Amino acid sequence: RINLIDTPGHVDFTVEVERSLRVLDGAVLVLCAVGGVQSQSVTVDRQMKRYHVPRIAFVNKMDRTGADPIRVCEQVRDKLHCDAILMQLPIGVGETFEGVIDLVTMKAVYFDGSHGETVRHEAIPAELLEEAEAARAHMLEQLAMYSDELMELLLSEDPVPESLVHDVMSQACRQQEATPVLIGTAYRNKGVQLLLDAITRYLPSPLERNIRLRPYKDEGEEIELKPDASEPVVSMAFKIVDESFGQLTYMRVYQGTLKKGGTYINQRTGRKERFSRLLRMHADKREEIDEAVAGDIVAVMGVDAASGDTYAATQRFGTLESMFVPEPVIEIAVAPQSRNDGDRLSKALARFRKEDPTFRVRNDEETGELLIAGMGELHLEVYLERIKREYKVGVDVGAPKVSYREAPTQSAKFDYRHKKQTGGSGQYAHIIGTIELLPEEEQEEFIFEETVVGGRVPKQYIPSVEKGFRQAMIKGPVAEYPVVRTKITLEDGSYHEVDSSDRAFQTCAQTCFREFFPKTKPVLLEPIMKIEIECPDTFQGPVTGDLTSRRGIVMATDIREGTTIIHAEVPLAETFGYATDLRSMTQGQGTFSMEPACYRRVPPSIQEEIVTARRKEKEAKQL
Ligand SMILES: Nc1nc2c(ncn2[C@@H]2O[C@H](COP(=O)(O)OP(=O)(O)OP(=O)(O)O)[C@@H](O)[C@H]2O)c(=O)[nH]1
Ligand SMILES: [Mg+2]
Repeated sequence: RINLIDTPGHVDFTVEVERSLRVLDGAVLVLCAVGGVQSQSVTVDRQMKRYHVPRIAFVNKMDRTGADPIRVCEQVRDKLHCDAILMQLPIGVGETFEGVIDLVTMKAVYFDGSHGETVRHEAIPAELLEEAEAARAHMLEQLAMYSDELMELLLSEDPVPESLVHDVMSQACRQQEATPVLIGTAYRNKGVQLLLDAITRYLPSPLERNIRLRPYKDEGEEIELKPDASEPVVSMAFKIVDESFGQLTYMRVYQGTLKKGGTYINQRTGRKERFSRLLRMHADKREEIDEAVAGDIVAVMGVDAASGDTYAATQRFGTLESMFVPEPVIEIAVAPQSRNDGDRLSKALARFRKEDPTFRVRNDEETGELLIAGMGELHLEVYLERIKREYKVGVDVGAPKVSYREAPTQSAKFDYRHKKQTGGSGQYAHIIGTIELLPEEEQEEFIFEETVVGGRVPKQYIPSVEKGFRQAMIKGPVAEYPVVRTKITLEDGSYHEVDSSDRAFQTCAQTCFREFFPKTKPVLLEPIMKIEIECPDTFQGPVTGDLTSRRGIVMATDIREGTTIIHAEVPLAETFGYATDLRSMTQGQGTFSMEPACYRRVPPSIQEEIVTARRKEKEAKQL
């Protein structure tokens, strides 16, 4: 059995890709034969690598004019830095695309019938034979890097058996060293059957993946799970869908068997839950089942899981590594149009929040606004639309706001004493150390270290200091955005036998941060998007000019058969409404894709505008 999960490509819905790759054993990266590796393909590729998921690349849309699988294959190599191995050649391209040459069997393969259901193998057309032989030789040379046996056969010019090619490809693909590249078109299913064969041949089954569990007992150590139905059960909830008759929780079983009616323990909450119904999902159809075994992906009705939770049969069994959830980048203020709508709006927001970990809701205490946050304009638009359609709530929507960050630009020393004497017991804490700027490449947003000697700040209070700093960093001094790229080292301090406490050290760190962080001359950082625009040549001038006016930087421009592809970097703040603007600029013929690239310093004049606007907004609401 093969479980298939289709994911959206748009980066705004990146969490779907994230959680699917977390639980899948293999992936097919679908690329366009004309567009090739787009900026969103790069994001998806990074996610595949994060979860060590082996994959096959499928170059689709071979029926389009300008289709060029060899170029796409080169892009996979250059942009995704992987060993892309082309296993087929096209017979005709664009309108004349008829079928493929399978370089393993050296046969021409055609797909007859209106849905390509009849696969016909023929001899390779004479005029393509030479090219096919060269391509096969190239493929075998690439594969020989993974097999001495194959290398020897090539050197001695002996025939290479078909099974050996498959074995070597299969090994290299499973180890995520090579990516087999297949071609075809989803129109009339040309090439799709061969893709299905490749999936069963080259992608691993659940039995072949190494999945590790962190047991509660000894932290740090991990145990390997056995994908065996008779072992103790371990499963992971990776997707939640709230339906009218209850919550549907999608689970991947990694070890053992889940039984209908069994009780299992949510390892995060420690709660015991009965799995009263198990379902196998087939797109919109569902089938009741009695059990699910290691390797299965099923849905469970009625359990109260959050995405990323691990379930096992006993308490404190262990947890699986959860998935990566990116931080939202934009925020929009929403307000119900009528008071009666408030309840339904809260209900809608609670549901979206539960289903989608990248969708956040918060109340701004100072402005009194209700803010929703997400991965991009489109992401939030989809939810706003659902609020209107499904929940019948009229909402007033503010302009999208970028989630800026604050970061230091230089180091600063701190030395702060917190002392309070009020009647009975007092408070005393004293900390000395350094605040530094972390390099851009650093993955962590905040690093806390301590080099305290001789217990001058007692061990038990060190976590209190870290906690205090973390709390203060939620709102930076520039414009109350979260502080990132910061390292704080606690070097020294002092305490008082009676008056020092966890509270005292937390408060000390918080006040210290507010007092000393401004000495690092902090600045605002803004998210920068990588954007790729495809439009007819004639629009290149206006599109580029417009990018410049959006503070964009054009990195490269490719021109191919009347189509221009512009690669640029643009601050997220300047991309709002771009879909509409591009459409009108190009008479509807331009398309674009975006992905987050990095955070970069906001130019000083713009920083000033943001700070002033923020202050005014606060004052207005407080009046
Ligand atoms: N010419 C041509 N067009 C295709 C082919 N396959 C899909 N399309 C078209 O490409 C467009 C996008 O197809 P989808 O199947 O939605 O693509 P997707 O990758 O699932 O897109 P997202 O889910 O939005 O990421 C549609 O207009 C399809 O009709 C093909 O083989 N040839
Ligand atoms: Mg799709």
